[in-house]
Amino acid sequence: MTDPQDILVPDIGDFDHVDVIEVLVAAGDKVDVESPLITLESDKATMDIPSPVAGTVTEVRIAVGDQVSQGSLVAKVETSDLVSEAETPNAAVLEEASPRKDLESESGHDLPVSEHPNSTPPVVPRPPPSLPPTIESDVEPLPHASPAVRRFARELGADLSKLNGTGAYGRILKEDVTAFIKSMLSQGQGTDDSQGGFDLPKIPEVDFSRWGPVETEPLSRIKRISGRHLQRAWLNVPHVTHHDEADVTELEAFRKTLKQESAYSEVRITLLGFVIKALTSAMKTFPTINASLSSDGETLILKRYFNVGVAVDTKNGLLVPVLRDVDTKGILELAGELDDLSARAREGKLKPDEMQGGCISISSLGGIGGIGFTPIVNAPEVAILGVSRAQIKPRWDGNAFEPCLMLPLDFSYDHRVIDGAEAARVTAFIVSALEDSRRLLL
Ligand code: CAO
Repeated sequence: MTDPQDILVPDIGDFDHVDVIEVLVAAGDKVDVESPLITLESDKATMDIPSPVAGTVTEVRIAVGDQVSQGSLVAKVETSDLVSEAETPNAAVLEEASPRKDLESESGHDLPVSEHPNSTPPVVPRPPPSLPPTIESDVEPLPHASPAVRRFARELGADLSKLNGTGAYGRILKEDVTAFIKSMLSQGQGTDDSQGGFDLPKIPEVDFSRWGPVETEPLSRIKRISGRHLQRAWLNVPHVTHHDEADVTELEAFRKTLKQESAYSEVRITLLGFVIKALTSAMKTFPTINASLSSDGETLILKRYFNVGVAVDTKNGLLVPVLRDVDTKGILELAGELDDLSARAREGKLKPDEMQGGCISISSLGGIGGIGFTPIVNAPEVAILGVSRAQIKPRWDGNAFEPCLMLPLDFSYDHRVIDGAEAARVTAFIVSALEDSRRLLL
C-alpha cells in the first residue's frame, strides 16, 4: 500500500466555485478508475468528478453544499501498489501532475492543502480522453438528476421523467430511483405482463383541446387486453411479412355453386373455410410454422396438433377464437364452427378456453376490403396469415391477359424461427393449394 493520494478537482473548464450537490463516496468505500466521487452543479450543467485511481477512500474532504474549483481537494484514496501506477490509465497524468504550489499560483484560490506535505503528490486529474468528468449540459430539458443518478437509472431501465425527486429543488436522488424500481416491481411492471418495459421512450402527452373540442372515453376491456398483447408481440417478435396472391377464380366459382345447392344451404361457406384448410395443409408440410420458441429462445417446441385461431372483429375489439383439430375436419364443418364461434364472439358469449390453444392464426379482412396489410404475429405463435379482399385482375396466361379473381395473402412470421425463403415457400404452397383445391385432399 502507498500513502493515500489526494484527489483534486480536475480542469473543469470555465466553471469556478461550483456547488457540490452530491457526495457519492464515504471513507472506506472501494473505488475504481472512473467511479464518480462527487457531483457538481452550476447554473449551466451538472458533472460528475470521477476517481482517477482505483483504491480505497480513506477520507472525504467535501460535503454537499461546498463550493469547489479546479484543484479543490475532494478525497484521499489509498491505492494498492498493484494498481496505483501500472494499471491506472492515469499513470501518465500522475507523472505530469503539477505540484501543489503550481496549482495554487495558477488558480489564485485559497485551495485546501494536503495535510501530508511528504505524501504522494496529489493527483490532479487533467483527465485523459478516457477519463473526462461526465458533463451533461442542460440545453435539453433533462430531469433534474446528476449524471451518476442518470447512469444508475439507465442501468435499471427507469424512466426519470416518471420520478419525483426528493432532493433539494426536486432533484432526483439515487434513493428515489431505487424506490421507483421497487414500486414498479411490486406492481408487476417489468415482468412478462408489462406493457413492454418502462425504458421505452414515452409518447408525450398532448393537450388536444388547444386545437379544438375533444371528448374522452375509456377503451373497452377487450381493447385494453388485446392492445397489451399486441404491443408485447410487436416488441418481442422480429416481424417480416411476405406478400403473395392466389388465383381463386375457380375456387370462387365452386363456392358459388355450393351455395346454390340445397344440401349446403344450412352453412355459410366463404373463402375462409378453404383458406383454413390450405393453411392446415401447410402446417403439416412445414412443421416450423406450427411451433413456438421456448421462453429462453433456445429451443423450438413443435406441435403435433393443429388448432387455428381466427381473428373476429367485434364491436368491443378483436377476439381470436380457436378452431380445434382442423386437420380432422372438412370445409363445411369448419365453416359451421367458424360461424358459431364468430357469432358468439360478437355476442360476448365465448368461453375463455375457446380462445386458447391456437397454433397459428388467420386474420381475414376480405369481407371488408383492402389490398394487403401486415398482421401482427399472435405470440407465442410464430406466424399469422392475413387475407385481404379478392379482386379481378388481368393475369398473363402466356398468350393473353385473362381476368382472374386474385386473393391477396400476407404471411407475417417470427424471423427468429422462420427464414424468408421458408416463408416464401409456405405462402407459395398455400397459393397452389387455393389455386387447385384438389390439393386440399392430399
Ligand atoms: N375476398 C372477397 N370476398 C370475401 C373475402 C375475400 N377475401 N372474404 C370474405 N368475403 C366475402 C364473403 O364471401 C362474404 O360474402 P358472401 O356473403 O357473398 O358469401 C362476405 O365477404 C362477408 O364475409 P365475412 O367476413 O362475414 O365472413 P368470413 O368467413 O370471410 O370472415 C370473420 C369471418 C369472422 C373472419 C370476419 O367476419 C371478421 O370478423 N373479419 C375481421 C377480422 C379482423 O378484424 N382482422 C383484423 C385483425 S388485426 O390483424
